[in-house]
Amino acid sequence: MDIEAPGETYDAVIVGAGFSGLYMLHKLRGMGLSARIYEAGTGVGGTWYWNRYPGARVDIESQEYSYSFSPELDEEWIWSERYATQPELLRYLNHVADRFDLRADIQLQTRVAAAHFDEGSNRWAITTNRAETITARHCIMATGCLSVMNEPAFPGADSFEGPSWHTGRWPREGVDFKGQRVAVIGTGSSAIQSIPHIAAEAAHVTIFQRTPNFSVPAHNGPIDPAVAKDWADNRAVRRAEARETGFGIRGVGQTERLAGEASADEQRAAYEERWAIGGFALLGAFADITADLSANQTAVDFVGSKIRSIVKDPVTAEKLTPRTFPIGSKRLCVDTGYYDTFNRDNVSLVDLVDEPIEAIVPTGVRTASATYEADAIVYAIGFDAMTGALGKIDIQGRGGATLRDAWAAGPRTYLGLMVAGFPNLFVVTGPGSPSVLCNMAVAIEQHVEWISDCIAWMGQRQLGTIEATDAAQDEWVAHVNEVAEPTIFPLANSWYMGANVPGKPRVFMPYIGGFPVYRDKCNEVAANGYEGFTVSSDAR
Ligand code: NA7
Repeated sequence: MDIEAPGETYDAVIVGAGFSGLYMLHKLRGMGLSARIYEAGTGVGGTWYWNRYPGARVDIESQEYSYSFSPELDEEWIWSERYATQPELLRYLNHVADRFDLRADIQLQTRVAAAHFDEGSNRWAITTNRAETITARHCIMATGCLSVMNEPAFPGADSFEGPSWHTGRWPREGVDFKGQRVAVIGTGSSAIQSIPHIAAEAAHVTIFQRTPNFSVPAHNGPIDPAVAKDWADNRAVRRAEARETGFGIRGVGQTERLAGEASADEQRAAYEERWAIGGFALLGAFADITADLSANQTAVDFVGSKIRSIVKDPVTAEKLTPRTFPIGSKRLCVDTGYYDTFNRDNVSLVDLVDEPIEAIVPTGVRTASATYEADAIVYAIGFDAMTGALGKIDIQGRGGATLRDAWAAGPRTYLGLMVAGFPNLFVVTGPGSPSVLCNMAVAIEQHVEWISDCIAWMGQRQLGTIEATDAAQDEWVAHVNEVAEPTIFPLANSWYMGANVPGKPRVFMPYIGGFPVYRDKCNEVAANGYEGFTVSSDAR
């Protein structure tokens, strides 16, 4: 590609102004580099800008799901709830943008359409939907793991006479459901968080469930003052503890004990204790839950018994009980009053296993058995996760090779950070890194710091390019698969596997070897002079 076209030029272009992009910009500017963020939204916040559906909140405790890089930021920001709501998270990210004076280098309402590497100049040419072309030494994709919607592909979707919304693109002004008959399609985390709110307002809610999900109570509320004080007094220690856990979350409370070695009473007591704590703590009750199917079944049975104890109608309870995949192999949902909502008179459940959706019709949703009238449809059908955002950009590396072709059979990266044949292209929390299996705040900070260290290292040596070797990438991809293979994770039709998007290759995308192991590997690679990468000197 000819990139002689005039335009801005930077040391780095960053795509996306969410958690990753904001910290990346702050970091690079601190190194004296020029960098600019291009962001499609009208504001910063990424995931927390787009996902405004009723009840949207984080499923990791607020203090842990926040930046740790600035002790001052940490001290001055007081979280109000155990699990922060979307508006609070968005306020936080806006505060970060202001506090570190980032806005001047963020261009909003600009979608990056293409990024082409020019081998003549060793620079990236980035083209936006505003027909600008910007050149940069480094192109950093901070595009998020859950940012591209899974589009509703139901026949007749356009014929629906009422309004319809996707949970991942909720209108800023909100939606008034009063007096409405609402159809909600999907029962993932977004549905499970929003359904209790929609049901409290609407005349009737019909929920279309393809696969029941496991959900555990959040027990949300104001942050316990004792917990807040403990964090304030021991912040650095608590942060360090989180970084030493497999999932980057202290709240899971991992233990060494095995379900297989506990009696039925001991298992029940452990699960009850974790259920009372709320959130992901349940999965930490025994060390073998995510490794051993019979251990996993004890947790499955426990949650099933909880569903039956909450949901009064046994037929509905039965339909809501997951039986087709191990608990934890799909992202565990964390709810406030989800199962209870099915005890309301204005809520009904349609099991799509019995009666699949045939079409969306002008007046509602038609299944194999009936037509369910609706005034509004909520599509809570998830995302083209982990690779979706990169797939939407025309990314071309050496020789004009496209990332779409390179990833046609599933994503291939070295460390989830770089792709062979795509020099100086960095991916924050890319496939092949712990990413969505880790507290994203922890995963993002580690990646941003690794990338900025790498760029600094290149600068000190006046290097023009760095890129992963095919051999290192092949070895890493094999390792990612090898680590996932014996676990329960590949057993579910999850978005981790790309299974929720028709036609997407089924590959387990995140790295399941645990955050500390992964981080140590990244550090070791860097300490060994970026082992597994090739570099070229900056002759220009
Ligand atoms: P998820 O977890 O991918 O959930 C999407 C839901 O939509 C899930 O129940 C799907 O059923 C259902 N779905 C998807 N396509 C269809 C079709 N065609 N017909 C019927 N039902 C469908 O997305 P969320 O937005 O809820 O959550 C994503 C993550 O955000 C979550 O894990 C948290 O980390 C935050 P399926 O299970 O595929 O049968």
